Amino acid sequence: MAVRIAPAALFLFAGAAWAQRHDVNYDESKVPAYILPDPLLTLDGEVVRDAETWNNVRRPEILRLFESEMFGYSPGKPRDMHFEPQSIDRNALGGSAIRKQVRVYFSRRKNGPKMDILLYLPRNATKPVPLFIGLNFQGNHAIHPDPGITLSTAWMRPNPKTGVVNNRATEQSRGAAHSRWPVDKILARGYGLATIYYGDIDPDFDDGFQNGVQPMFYRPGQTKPGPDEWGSIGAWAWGLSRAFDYLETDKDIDARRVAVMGHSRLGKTALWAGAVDTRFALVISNDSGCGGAALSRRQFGETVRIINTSFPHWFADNFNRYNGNENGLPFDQHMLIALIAPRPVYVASAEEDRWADPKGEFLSARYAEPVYKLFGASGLGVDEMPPVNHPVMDTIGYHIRSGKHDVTDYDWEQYLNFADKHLMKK
Ligand code: GTR
Repeated sequence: MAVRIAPAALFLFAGAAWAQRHDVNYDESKVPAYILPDPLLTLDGEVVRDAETWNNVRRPEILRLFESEMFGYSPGKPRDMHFEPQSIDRNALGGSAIRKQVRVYFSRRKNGPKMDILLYLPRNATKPVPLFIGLNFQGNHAIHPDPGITLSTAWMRPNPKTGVVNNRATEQSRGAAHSRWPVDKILARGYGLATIYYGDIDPDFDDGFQNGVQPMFYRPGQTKPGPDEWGSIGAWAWGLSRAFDYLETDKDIDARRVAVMGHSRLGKTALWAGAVDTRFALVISNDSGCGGAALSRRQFGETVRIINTSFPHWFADNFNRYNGNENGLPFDQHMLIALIAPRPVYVASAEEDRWADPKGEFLSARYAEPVYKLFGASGLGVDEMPPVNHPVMDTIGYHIRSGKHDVTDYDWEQYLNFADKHLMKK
């Protein structure tokens, strides 16, 4: 009996796993026909013709839909949140930088949820500096070999190559993500950099939301976020806004000129943070893909079903309604970008990163343009996807570079040029 059932069960299981990978479409000719929701048509069917109607009617409508159907609602700033400087070195990185480390306690409790912000500022600045802020994947100590950075003691994803042992970083982890953070170049161009380990805000695994910041906000009797409340991406974006609350208090920083940048799942997070929190003056999505800049309806590479199955903790539970039902979404990702208008936004893809659908990322940027035009801004300025390694930069920027899913010096070079164009002239 058991012998006859087992192979069949095995076959079914393997079949399901296979089906998922085989379902991935990488063939442009098999992209289904789709109609995108119009960012300029209100739910009442009114055509949006001016920035005022966009700001007062349509933008709030779209924001609410993204909250309830995808990223979930996030709470505001906790009343008892407070900042505690941990260290300041005015002679860091061989004298070129000021390094600050600031601990953010989200509540009054010192043993409650907290995050550590690492800041590098150009030392020779004579006035408050513009700054890039971004979450990191491997701990603040991983962005630079600088031994003055506090080694994170937070939970980390297992990674023997970067010295993570028993889910904790070790001395060997220092500088492990250095290639993604050209600190010296950023400083030399006159910008500061702020970064936070994303796992400080919510560790990136599905534990039913028992750790991370979510439990701080549960109502009596509540044990996990409701179907329209924040998942991990919502929490990470919220953490970026809390870091902004700190930036506003730091006299060395010009809080009117802060660019938020993120890669991959943290690129999705950067877009959402920039959509929700208009204090971010410029937004950068690096290879953000599905749930980020890529249009969901194209179902090219990663799909809504795949992402919700692999990462059930990233989005609000309501997002599962759209598994295999992308056309049922009341928005698409071009409208996430449109929420950032008229602030400058940069979308970057990588040629070999087909999982993230470079063309779908480009099209989102392109179809956000009508909203930028309402503000008299030019938007993207091109209709066709530019060739590989040919950045376009207007109010919306875009490039597809050669190579794989990663953040490279080439990407940063474009972000710095884009920021120069938009933030340095202010
Ligand atoms: C992948 C995921 C992508 C992207 C990526 C990352 O496994 O499918 O959506 O977020 O992880 O964050 O590195």
